[in-house]
Amino acid sequence: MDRKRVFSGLQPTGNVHIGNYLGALRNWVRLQEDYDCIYCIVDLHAMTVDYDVAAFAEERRNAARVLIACGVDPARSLFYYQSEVPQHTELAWILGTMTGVGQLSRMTQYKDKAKGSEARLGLLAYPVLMAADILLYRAHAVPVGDDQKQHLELTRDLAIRFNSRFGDEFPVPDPIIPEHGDRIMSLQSPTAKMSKSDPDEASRILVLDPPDVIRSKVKRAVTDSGSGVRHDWEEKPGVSNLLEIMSLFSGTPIPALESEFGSSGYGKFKEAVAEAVIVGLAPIRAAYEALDDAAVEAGMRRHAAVARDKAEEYQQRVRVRVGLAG
Ligand code: ATP
Ligand code: LTN
Repeated sequence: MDRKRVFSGLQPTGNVHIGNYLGALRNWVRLQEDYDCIYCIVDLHAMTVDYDVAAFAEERRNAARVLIACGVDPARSLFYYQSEVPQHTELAWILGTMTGVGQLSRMTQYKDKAKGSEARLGLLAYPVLMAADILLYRAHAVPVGDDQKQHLELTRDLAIRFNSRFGDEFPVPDPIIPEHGDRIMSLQSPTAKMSKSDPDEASRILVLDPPDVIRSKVKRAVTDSGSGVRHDWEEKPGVSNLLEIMSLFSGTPIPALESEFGSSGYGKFKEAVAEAVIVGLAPIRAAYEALDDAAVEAGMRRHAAVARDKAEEYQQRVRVRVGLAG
């Protein structure tokens, strides 16, 4: 029987952090066992906010290496740069003709990122390109963190709208969001999500951070008043976030960690959190060091060629549906 298809994407600007890893990438890797997976470095999405041109090419390459080090396996999954498959943008245009500006301007991520600057079309249209990424390959499931739920809703709406207007073409995709780790918070302001674009480096732990950097970031993480190590998002968001992180890396359930560290001070608890993260990330750092940049890039080119062929076949069906073909 044909395996169901999974699609997901990650933006290359900024470095991959443990929120990306725990919220999305761990699922990307696991799903390779049972699904036909297509994973993409979404470089066109990353251009919707100001970026440094000189650093961009390097960041794209680096993101590809980090993802492979995390376990994205090019022997099993298709893995390429979004901009090298132009069918993504063609489908985005077609879907854009069916998308209400009102719906786009209500997206939380748009409202956050457009704040304080002149709103740009690329940022507004960002979720339409994301819908095109997913629908282009007729994906059934999309592993993402909690912050992408709203964009997935739009993708589902667009699939349904297209199917009822032009005939059944797209499966309506389901998000795959982990039960724990779906929303890792900033170490410096634990009521905001850990983010690539936060200017404060101390707010996130990168998957490639060396042990001493991890120790220092965890040590400086904001904790809460009082001293007990308790999982309570209302009263103790900082400590709760550290408990989640430690539990996800060590595999020890949160209640067991609460009993172990409940009455010890924050200092001892934080040392243990840092060690769990260091141990959990060590294999990724080792795998990253062992990768050959030129070989990774050659693989990305080969996979983009395969993806273009596949995408073209699917996209031709859309052209026929909407009246753009003979
Ligand atoms: P930014 O915050 O600057 O928009 P980002 O950190 O969200 O960037 P993306 O490349 O857009 O980075 O996200 C890649 C994946 O990581 C997405 O599936 C997203 O939902 C997930 N993700 C991002 N931040 C977190 C987080 N703090 N906790 C859990 N998952 C997250
Ligand atoms: N918007 C996503 C990145 C993204 C994506 C996708 C995720 C672009 N296209 C398709 C899943 C499927 C984000 O993480 N900020």
